[in-house]
Amino acid sequence: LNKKYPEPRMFRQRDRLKSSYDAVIIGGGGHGLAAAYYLARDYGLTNVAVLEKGYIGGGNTGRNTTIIRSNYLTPEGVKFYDESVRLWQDLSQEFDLNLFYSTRGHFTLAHTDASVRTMRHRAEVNKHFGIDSELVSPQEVQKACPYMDVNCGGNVPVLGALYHAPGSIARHDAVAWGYGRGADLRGVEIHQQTEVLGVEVTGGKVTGVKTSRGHISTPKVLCAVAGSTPRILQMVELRSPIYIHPLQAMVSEPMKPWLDPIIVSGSLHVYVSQTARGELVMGASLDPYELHSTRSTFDFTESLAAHMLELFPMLSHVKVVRQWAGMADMTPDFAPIMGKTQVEGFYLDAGWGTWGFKATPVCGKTMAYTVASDRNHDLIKDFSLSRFINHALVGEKGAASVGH
Ligand code: FAD
Ligand code: PYC
Repeated sequence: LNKKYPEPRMFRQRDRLKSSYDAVIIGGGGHGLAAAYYLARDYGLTNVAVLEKGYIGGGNTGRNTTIIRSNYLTPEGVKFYDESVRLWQDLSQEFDLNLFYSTRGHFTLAHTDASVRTMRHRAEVNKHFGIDSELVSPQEVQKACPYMDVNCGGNVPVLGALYHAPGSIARHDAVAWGYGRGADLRGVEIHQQTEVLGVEVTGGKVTGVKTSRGHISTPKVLCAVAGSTPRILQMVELRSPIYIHPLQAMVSEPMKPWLDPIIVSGSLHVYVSQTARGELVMGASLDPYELHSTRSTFDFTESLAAHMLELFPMLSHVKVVRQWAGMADMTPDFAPIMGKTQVEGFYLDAGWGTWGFKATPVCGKTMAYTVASDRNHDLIKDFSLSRFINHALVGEKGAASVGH
């Protein structure tokens, strides 16, 4: 970089692809960029290209509702997400970029006896691993959130909630920009508008990738493409149980701050938080059919608005200003698929469905270790693709937040 000028706000636009790299990362979402960042920072691996078919952060990274938490159900999940929450807390400072990381506290409401039992179970697992989670009464929910109708109009009253104090939100695009800029400053090349069209495998080993801008030789490919994972897996003749469903979200017009915590209700199919800008960011369940598309629907807006009004009747005159969708790469056990695969040099970071934003930092760290050393990091060894053959699933459905 020319020292006369300050560091670029973002990253360099490279006009040429090289003919070979030590590693290629497919996907310029948070996960791919975080892996590139830690590969360069922690392992000195900088002859690396991140190939993004659109623009960075334009996939699920820039489409999610930004909920960050570690109150999972399985020991494997809790340890993994807890490490991510730890990493999140230092990122703004590390990047010298304000990610608007804001710790707000996270309530998962229980409206039935069965969900109270699940919340109690989660609270106990969480506490066992040192995570700050507890079962609280409807009165405590009401105190933290005075504008909520905890009786939900008498239909499905709140019977209790799992409260997770570290629950946070952050500005999602900034996460991609922070990791992208950090990787770029260390020499990694980020190529937008560059689609991977094929992955070359010779004698069971990765040897290169075919892109919309030409051929690249490389011995290592990390696939971090969320909703496009099945397409890339086809290129290397691997099969996975991943299936794609749209997940939609919407935001309201900005309001003065009134909602401090993050509120999730699995039974009402609602999750909501208020951003620093005052907008309510809201989401609901997965669309109930497989579809590889980011279209959004009026059905979604209508039913989410109805459920929001059951919880917050005073919002009846508030306007919705935007809605959109992402493609969620779902797995049967609601846990990710990470690590080495049967194809030598082909690494997978996928199966992030509706839950992967919070995992961005820890995915970057653990995948960088795995790619650099060709050994699965300890924190991801239970998330391997082979668990579906070995019947070793990691059941996280009860902690997924999103209805299915
Ligand atoms: P992405 O950000 O999708 O990046 C993958 C990139 O790969 C894309 O930019 C895409 O263009 C690129 N790509 C695809 N194919 C190719 C190709 N052939 N060549 C080159 N590039 C390619 N998670 C949470 O933890 N909390 C939440 O509150 C939350 N809410 C969500 C709400 C919604 C509406 C959605 C859709 C998801 C939500 N998630 C949430 C899930 C989370 O957004 C994702 O799991 C996470 O962002 C995945 O990041 P990624 O970097 O793996 O994928
Ligand atoms: O994983 O916490 C989550 C979440 C909330 C909404 C979508 N995903």
